[in-house]
Amino acid sequence: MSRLSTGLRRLVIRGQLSRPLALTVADLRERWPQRRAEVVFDCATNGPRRHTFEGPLLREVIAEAGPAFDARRRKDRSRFLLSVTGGDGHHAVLSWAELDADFGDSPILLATAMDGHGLDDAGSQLVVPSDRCGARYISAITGIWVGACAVPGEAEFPRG
Ligand SMILES: Nc1nc2c(c(=O)[nH]1)N[C@H]1C(S)=C(S)[C@@H](COP(=O)(O)O)O[C@H]1N2
Ligand SMILES: [Mo]
Repeated sequence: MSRLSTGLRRLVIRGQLSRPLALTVADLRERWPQRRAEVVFDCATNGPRRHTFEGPLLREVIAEAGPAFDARRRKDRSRFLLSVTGGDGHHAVLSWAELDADFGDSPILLATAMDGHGLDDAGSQLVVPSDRCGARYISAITGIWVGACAVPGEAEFPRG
């Protein structure tokens, strides 16, 4: 088995950023302070799930990638979105304001361990403690896109 298939897989952070990043789970563990979250979420098909996660705050990791907003201006930050994709193509969006301490201040994590086991081989998992349902607990993350959404206008949604 190739060593690249275990532990060295990188999640790529790209988009409107000054410093795009490619990070292994070990990088996420070594380069940022680790938080802990005990969570319960509901799965539409499997019912309630309970897990303990550890990992850095998503906002601290993204901040290092240098989002292309004026960090001093709240209105500029509030334009930004993140799209998080798992290895199977499942993806979901977050708004920057959910994570931002001046707005939702949600302690969303990029998990490096679940229930005491490292996610080095599986890949990082998104942890959204305030979500009642599990759909955004995206596992085996391969990529995060960060950027501002164009204002939907006449060009995108012409009047019928
Ligand atoms: N990559 C990926 N992550 C995913 C999903 C998925 O289909 N693909 N399903 C989500 C849903 S709907 C739920 S409920 C949880 C299930 O988490 P569990 O495996 O701990 O039960 O994973 C979430 N993360
Ligand atoms: Mo689910």
